[in-house]
Amino acid sequence: MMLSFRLSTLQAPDWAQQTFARAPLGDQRRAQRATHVAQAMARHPGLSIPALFDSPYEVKATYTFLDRPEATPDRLQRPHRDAVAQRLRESDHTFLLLEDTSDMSWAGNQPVAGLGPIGLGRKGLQGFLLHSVLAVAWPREAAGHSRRPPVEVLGLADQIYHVRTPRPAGEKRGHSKARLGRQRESALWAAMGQRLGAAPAGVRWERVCDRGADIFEFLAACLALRHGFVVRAAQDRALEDGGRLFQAACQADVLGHFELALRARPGQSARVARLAVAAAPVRLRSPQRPGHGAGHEQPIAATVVRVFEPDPPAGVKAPLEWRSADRRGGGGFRASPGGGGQIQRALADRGVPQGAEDGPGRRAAATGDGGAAVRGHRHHEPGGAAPD
Ligand SMILES: [Mn+2]
Repeated sequence: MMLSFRLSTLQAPDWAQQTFARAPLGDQRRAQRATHVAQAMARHPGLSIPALFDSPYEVKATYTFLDRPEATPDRLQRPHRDAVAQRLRESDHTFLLLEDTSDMSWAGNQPVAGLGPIGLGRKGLQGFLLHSVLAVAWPREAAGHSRRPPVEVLGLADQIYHVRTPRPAGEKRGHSKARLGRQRESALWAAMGQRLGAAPAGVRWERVCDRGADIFEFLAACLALRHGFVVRAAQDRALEDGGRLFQAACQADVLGHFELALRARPGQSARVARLAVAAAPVRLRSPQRPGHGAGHEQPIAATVVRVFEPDPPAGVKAPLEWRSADRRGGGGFRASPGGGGQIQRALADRGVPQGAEDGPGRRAAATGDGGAAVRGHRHHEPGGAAPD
């Protein structure tokens, strides 16, 4: 799903005025300062604060402002988030909530106040986790179009950050760093659901997440909040009927085809891939958890979606290699379409299809990563197996 954006034509001064002039910063002069800084940043994206302004006074005033206890991300973003929240309640609309966690990283060995460790223990990396939800409106006339229509970007529905506390000196590392990483990220996904709250009646909110969100409790919480979801499948989950998710994906009926322009990659030139979309209803069994066995919770009714390339052209050699952008690692893996395998492309991180693997049978064993996504929506519940 490569989204094309319809960008607002709002000019920088107006945008900054609308976005920050009413920020609840305790003093109107601070809101004016925020607006002023935002205007400069919008005119010159990417410049550091000292480079933004000609006068040293302006630079100092900016730092003084940012040092204020009132100048928190929540307060600065409040007018913007309120405006987005209002749009998200428009009835009869479908909104995509594109969600991911980023590592914000600062180099240097000197500890910086307010930052914590990031990454998987590499020395000297400090920063914080930033979890963002970008809201886009799905056009109402989209149904039936063969080409993907542009979506309208509304802005940040919400954003939270998390600073890790360093491991105390002398304490041993956890048994599984990857598992601890997952727990931290899963807490952010869960917290975001609670902050967004339940979707209003008559409005569709679809949370679009990478495999970091493939957590049973997260999917269940989405349904409880009437959030739909499209989550890249990370785990070959057990199904209520005794089967497995990835097997169900591979046996799913092909519903249609579409073409996707692929960027050039090392060892492979840009090309257009013809992709097949297959989908099947599934009921995900709740996994084993401390204190109770598998199947203890209600199963989740969802649709497994598989996007793959059934007939890769002869000229396409193996070197599609996918590396997880996920900070938990997960490794890369290779496709060998010539040897009877198939390139499978998933609805992947940030909605951009990527990923390839050896073949249906090996996908789970090789990497624990699936070329599949699960999709669910409460509106088609309860008991019903197949969201549209
Ligand atoms: Mn992620």
